[in-house]
Amino acid sequence: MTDAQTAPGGAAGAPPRVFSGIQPSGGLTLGNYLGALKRFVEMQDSGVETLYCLVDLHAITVWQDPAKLRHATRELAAGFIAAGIDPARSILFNQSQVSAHAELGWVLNCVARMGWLGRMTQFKDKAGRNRENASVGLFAYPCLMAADVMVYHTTHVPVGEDQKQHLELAREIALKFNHDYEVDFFPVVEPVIEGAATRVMSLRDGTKKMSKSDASDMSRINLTDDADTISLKIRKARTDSEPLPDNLAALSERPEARNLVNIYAALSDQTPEAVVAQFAGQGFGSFKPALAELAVSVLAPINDEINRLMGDVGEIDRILGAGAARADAIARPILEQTYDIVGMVRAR
Ligand code: AQP
Repeated sequence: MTDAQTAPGGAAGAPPRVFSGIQPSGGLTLGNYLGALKRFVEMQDSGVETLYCLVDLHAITVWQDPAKLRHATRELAAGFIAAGIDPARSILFNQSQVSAHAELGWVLNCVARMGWLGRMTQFKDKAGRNRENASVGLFAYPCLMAADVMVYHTTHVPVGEDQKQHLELAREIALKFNHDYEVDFFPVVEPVIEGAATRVMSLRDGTKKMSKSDASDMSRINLTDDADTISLKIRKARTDSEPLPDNLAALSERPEARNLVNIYAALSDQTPEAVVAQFAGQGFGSFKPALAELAVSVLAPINDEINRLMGDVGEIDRILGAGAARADAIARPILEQTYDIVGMVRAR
């Protein structure tokens, strides 16, 4: 078939629908919170239908201890709710309970091209030098991610900067499907990458993304960290000895300083420009305590609520089950139409 780039656009006039997910591959970090979760809550309040998914099938693309995965999935659900996701207003569920994701993922494996997946930088980073030993799932991950989005005819996906390339691929896959089957069926999704903290960096290395799976716990702030741990990690965060300048351009060669300014801005709902204007001329001896105080004031109530919710995992499982049933009711008919378009015989 011909190249996806030349295909016509996706389903016209699809009503707006928001979908996004986070992997239960560890505890939530400040990066996940500022780059994704905080914005999920804002979108929930925008009046558009919102679906939020704990993408457990993605998590197993690298080895996960089963007991830890189960715990992390429940704790992630608690984190979503504690941060403000209301399971009555948003559809909150874990991916493996809605089998339409994996089923559409298979169809899309057959639409995407090896060359497209081979260009994904996240695969190259995660597989490292030993690519032959990476799981097939890690390679095919972007097709499952495209399915996550497409199986709801999603129009908007709030994500951090690191997911931009995967969403561009999801757009290509939707276009190629529509083109190959001569339909206008899948909408071409819009990534929503906004805010002061679309890429929160490691506290130990300002050129590296803050990540759940970084070997160093000091590189990240976890949503389950207590106030003392948050303050300690900010105090020990790598910085330089210069005071903060009065403009952002002067931070271009100071990634660690820029990162802390961005974090302060995102936590306080200000622009980074406003933060440098406020702290101009001050050193990290005064900026770090101010940042620690702000971070604790935002994160401590979330931490307390996660702990409270984790006291009743039966209730968390019930919420996820109810969310999965609502998600399935949207996804199943779209999957059935997909099977029909592709030419599968279905019971009537
Ligand atoms: N450092 C970050 N800054 C801003 N946004 C971030 N996100 C992740 N890290 C940052 C956003 O969080 C959402 C969920 O990400 P994910 O858990 O599905 O996978 P990830 O991007 O690979 O996150 P991690 O923390 O780095 O997980 P591991 O270590 O397991 O790979 C996405 O919207 C992402 O952009």
